[in-house]
Amino acid sequence: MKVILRCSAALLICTTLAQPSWAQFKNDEEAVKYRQGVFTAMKVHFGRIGAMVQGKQAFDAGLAQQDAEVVRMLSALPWIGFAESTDGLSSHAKPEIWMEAKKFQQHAQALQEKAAALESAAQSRDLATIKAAFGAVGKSCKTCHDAFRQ
Ligand code: ASC
Repeated sequence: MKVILRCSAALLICTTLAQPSWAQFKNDEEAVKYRQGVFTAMKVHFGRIGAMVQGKQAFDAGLAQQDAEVVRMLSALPWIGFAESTDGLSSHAKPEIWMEAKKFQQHAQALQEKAAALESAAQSRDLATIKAAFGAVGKSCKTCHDAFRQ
C-alpha cells in the first residue's frame, strides 16, 4: 500500500512538473507580468544591498542578510515566465532567449549560483566580502542583459 501511495505521489509530481511552463499561467501576458514582477522585486532588494556597498546607505548587516536572502530566493523564480509563446509580446526580452535557450539557461543558473554566494557573503557580515559578491551578481545581471535584453 505504501509503495502504491509513493508511486502515485511520484507520478503526480512528475506529471505536474512535465506541464509546459505556460500551463502555470492563465495566459502569456500573465507569464510576462510574473517574470517582470519578480525582476522588479529583485531590483529593489539587490539595490538596497548596492546602496550599502556603495556607501550611499549606512551598512546594516542584518538588512543586508535579509535582502540577500530575498535575492537568492527570487533568483529561482523568473524563468518559468519565459515561455516561448511569450515571444512577440511587448517586453524587453529578445528572441535570442528561445533561439539560444541553452545559453539563456546557463545565465539563469549562473545568477542563482552568484545569488547564493551573495547570501553566504552576507552571513559573514563583512562589507568587503559582501561588496565582492554583490559585484559578481551585478556582472551576472549585465552579461545576461547584454545578450538577451533589449
Ligand atoms: C541592478 C539592476 C540591474 C543590474 C545591472 C548590473 O541593480 O537593476 O539590471 O543591477 O545593472 O549591471
